[in-house]
Amino acid sequence: MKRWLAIPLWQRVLVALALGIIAGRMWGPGAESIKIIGDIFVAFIKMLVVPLIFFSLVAGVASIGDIRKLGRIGWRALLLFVVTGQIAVWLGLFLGTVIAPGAGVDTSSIQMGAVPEPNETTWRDMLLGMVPQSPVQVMADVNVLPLIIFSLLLGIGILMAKEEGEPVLKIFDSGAVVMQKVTMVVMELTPFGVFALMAWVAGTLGFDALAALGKLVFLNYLGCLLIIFVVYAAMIKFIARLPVGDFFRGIVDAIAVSYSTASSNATLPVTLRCAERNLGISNSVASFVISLGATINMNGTAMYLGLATLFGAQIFGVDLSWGDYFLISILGTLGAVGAAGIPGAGLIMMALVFGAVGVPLETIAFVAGVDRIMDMMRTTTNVSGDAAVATTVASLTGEIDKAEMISADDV
Ligand code: DAS
Repeated sequence: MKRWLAIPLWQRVLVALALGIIAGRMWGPGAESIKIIGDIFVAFIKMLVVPLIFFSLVAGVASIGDIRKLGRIGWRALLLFVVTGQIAVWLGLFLGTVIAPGAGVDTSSIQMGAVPEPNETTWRDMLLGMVPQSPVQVMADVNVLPLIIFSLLLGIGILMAKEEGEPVLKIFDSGAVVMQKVTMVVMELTPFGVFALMAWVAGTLGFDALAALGKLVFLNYLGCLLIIFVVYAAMIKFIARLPVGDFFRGIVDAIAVSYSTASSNATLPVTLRCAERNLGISNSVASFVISLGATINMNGTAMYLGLATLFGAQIFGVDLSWGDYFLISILGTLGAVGAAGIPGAGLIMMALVFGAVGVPLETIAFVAGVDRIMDMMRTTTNVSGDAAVATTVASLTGEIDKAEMISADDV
């Protein structure tokens, strides 16, 4: 057992993925019988949604430390977070529409659970529904949108309470750490869930389904690489007006750690060190923007939520209107805000977006088998984005030592 746990999780997941596909192809439709293992894994994933968002978001906002920071540095960072998040989610929707990775898959054999009814509520109801009138009810209903709003307000309240808010902040800080440990325990189930779910997909849905998953993984990587080497590179070149090559050289350690851990939080110390040591960013900008970014700026995840929602709609034949696309763009961005910087956060947030546009939650079980491979690239995109926004804000506010950055060659 110790030797099994000593193997990095992502390698255990890849082995489970390969064995699951082989077992499914050999077993055939009978592989449906072990799907329950995967469903239990997905149920544990869904269990994490509320506590993770609540503790991570409140602690992330409250960790800003001084509400005045939301001024000079904050508004620039938040504006860049929102703009890059929207570009990311619409890129995911574009790729999912043009390539249609889920088209042509026969899912008639899937035992459907309760297919969430598409959101028929009026815009008025929708706006009113965003207000967390009963925070406890919002948590009980896993209503993530008002939960995010309540969490953000609570974090700001702790900030404004200053010393009197300290005891509450300590609860949320430790709560966020505890929830990340709980998530790490749940993530140890990933290889078993992946094996069962891939066997089910390969055995009952055949090569069409595997090919569709392959296209989804490809588009996930394509979308992330476009965000990193087009969006972030343009931000560094035209807004920060700094050498793009030196920027990427300066964050190469953070890229390596984020890809292997699939966790923005785990990479945070490395990202901060790269920002200050290699890019010459001041401690105040680096610590504020990158810490907040690790919590709420997840462009790889936002892109993926747009892409995966279309994937689910395509495999289950759900027609989406332009209004649904707009809703996905809002919820995909908010889902990325609510997602914690831990492995599997994007998989967890899919439930938020699917429910709003009537995409069956069975899609989560369908893609869970390959999520870790995609998560590694999403996290790399998230972390690179935090560093790119910190560099740009530092450059715009004169909080960067450009000489230090250009000497990144000695990284
Ligand atoms: N693993 C998440 C992160 O740490 C990203 C995701 O799951 O999409 O950024």
